[in-house]
This record gives sequence, structure tokens and C-alpha cells, in this order.
Amino acid sequence: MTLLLAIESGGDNWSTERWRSHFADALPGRRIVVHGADAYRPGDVRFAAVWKPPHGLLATLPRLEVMFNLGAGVDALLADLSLPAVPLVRVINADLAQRMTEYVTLHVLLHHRRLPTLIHAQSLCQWAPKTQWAASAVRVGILGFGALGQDAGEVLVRLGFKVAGFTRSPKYDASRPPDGIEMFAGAARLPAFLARTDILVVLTPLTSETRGMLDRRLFSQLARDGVLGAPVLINAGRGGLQVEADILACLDDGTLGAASLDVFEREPLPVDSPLWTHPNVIVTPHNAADSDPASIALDIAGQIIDYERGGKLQHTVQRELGY
Ligand code: NDP
Ligand code: OXD
Repeated sequence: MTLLLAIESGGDNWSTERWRSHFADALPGRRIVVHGADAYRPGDVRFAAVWKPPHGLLATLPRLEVMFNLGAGVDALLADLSLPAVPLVRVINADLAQRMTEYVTLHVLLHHRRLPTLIHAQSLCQWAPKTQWAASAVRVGILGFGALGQDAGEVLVRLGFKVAGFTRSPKYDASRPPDGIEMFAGAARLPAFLARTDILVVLTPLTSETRGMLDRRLFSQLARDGVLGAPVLINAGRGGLQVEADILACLDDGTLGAASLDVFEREPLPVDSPLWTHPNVIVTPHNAADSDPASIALDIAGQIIDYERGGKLQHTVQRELGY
């Protein structure tokens, strides 16, 4: 079998040679070819491991059996309208969840503990203690309570926050929700979920349903009676979920108090975006949870070996839903 590796993206983490060497270790004796670097016959490729490959590339592989996306979100891949109709597997892995949980807890805690205000006071050499509330006084709502949201939710509960999770479809028996987490499901329950949320953590995929959902209409339904004074937005899902003009306007008129944004409508965030310099915004460059080549290559190798023995693929994407 030949596995084609096709990666087209910026950061150090996506160095093709780094990924190639982990795949070579995980699949000894198999042929691994890198798009753009190695010669290969398209008809030999049975598996492709990809991150934002050029549109049209996968359609040139007549014997392709499975596509493995090297991240959790498949929106960029599904935007390729020529994508072959073979199974698409995405990343669900403990390392990725751990990294996202670190990001989410870091940002929930820094807003809860008012760190931006304290750092600002330090820059002015001001000793300015601020009231610190108990975590139990703060209601965190995780919009998109999937593989990543659940992991973060468990840690936030352990830290003492009041946590709620929102899913598109009912996932949990109402009498047995995940430990300590209040569950909401379906569009009709979104207003109730938002109304009890002081810190909104967004971990939904980008689909035709979710595009642009983080707008003024949604922000104005968040709780107005929280101890933080105004609601906080943390978006580590996708930039296409958010309307940046609304975020800025809502920060300026107090509908939102602060935001931590890891993802943007355009990436890299253009240098002239007012988000860079807004005093109540923390910008991170889409690296809340990097894909780890060592563990992901091992997971994919395990799936390939199992699949060749007749096993069922895990974590396949429901293309009709877009995630
Ligand atoms: P999952 O598919 O496991 O979870 C997605 C959750 O979103 C599910 O609970 C799903 O509901 C819910 N959802 C889907 N559609 C809607 C909707 N229309 N309204 C409200 N909720 C909805 O994905 P993961 O947890 O693995 O990943 C989530 C996203 O995080 C990825 O799609 C990716 O975009 C982003 N990501 C960002 C990274 C970064 O570094 N910034 C790194 C990794 C991922 P249901 O349970 O009913 O299906
Ligand atoms: C992902 C990402 O979807 O890194 O995994 O954004």
C-alpha cells in the first residue's frame, strides 16, 4: 500500500518531514510519499493523510480507500467540492483533547481571576487588588460539547465552575447527565443555555448551520447578571463561526466584557485588524490545540492495520452534517 501525505499549511508544527518521519516509524515497511516532494503513481495510493491539501488533489487518486484528516476540524477539506466519496476519518485523540483543555482552562481562569486587569496595573507599577470570586460563582457554557468540549468540561467542574454543555442533538439521558454538568441540546434550548452563561467557550465545528452564529444576536442573550460584570467569549472552534465586526461593537458597548480568540475570519489575522490592539481581546494564532504528529501517526497506523484486517474505521465524519 502507498500512503500519500499532503500538508499545506504555515506553522512549524506542519513540517511535512516531521510528519513523514512519524508515519515511517508507525508504519514500517510501507511506502509513504509526500505530495510536492516525491514522485508517485496516483493509482498506487490507497490512503491519504492530509491537512488542507490543494483542492482537486484527492480526486486524482483512482484507488483511494480512506482519507485521514490530520486535525479535528474538517471544514477546509469539505470545502473541496471534488472530494472523493470515500470514508473520511478525523482526529479524536487524548493528546489533542489535553491541549485544548489546557487552552480552555487557561483562558477561563485568566478572565475569572481578572489577569488582564492585573497585568495592566503592573505595567503602570500600580498595586491594585481586585475582588476575586469563587469559581462556583461563575457559569461557564461550552457551546459544542463534543470530544474536546467534554474533556475541558470535566476539568472546569473539578476547578469548581458551574458548567453547562450544549450539543446539536440530544446525547445524554436527561436523568444521567455527565457528572456535574448541566446539558442543553437543540436550537430551541440555545436561549436557555446562553441565559445562564457568563463565560461562553465555543468548540463547535464550522458547518453551514454554525457559520456566523457568534453574532450580536447571540451575544445579547448571554447572562447579564454575572459576577464578572459582562459576559466573556472564548472561541477556539473556527473563525468562520464569528462575526468580528459584532464582537468589536459588543465589546465597545458592554454587551461583551472580554474575548479570547484563537481563530479568525481570515487567518493569519490581518495586521490592520482592530482585534490585535483591543484592550479587552486576547489574540492567539490558531494554536489552541496543535495536532501531535507522533500520537496521530500512531492512531492512523493502527486504523489502517485494523481496516486491512476487515475492522471498522473509527471517528468517521458524517459528510451530510459537515463534521
Ligand atoms: P466534535 O464533533 O466531537 O464536537 C462538536 C460539538 O459541536 C458536538 O457536541 C456537536 O453536537 C456540536 N455542534 C455541531 N453542530 C452544532 C450546531 N449547529 N450548534 C451547536 N452545536 C453544534 O468535535 P471536536 O470536539 O473534536 O472539535 C470541535 C472543533 O474544534 C473542531 O471542529 C475544530 O473546528 C475545532 N478545533 C480547533 C482547534 C484549535 O487549535 N483552535 C484544534 C482542534 C479543533 P452533537 O454532539 O450533537 O454532534
Ligand atoms: C484542528 C485544528 O481542527 O488544529 O485540529 O484547527
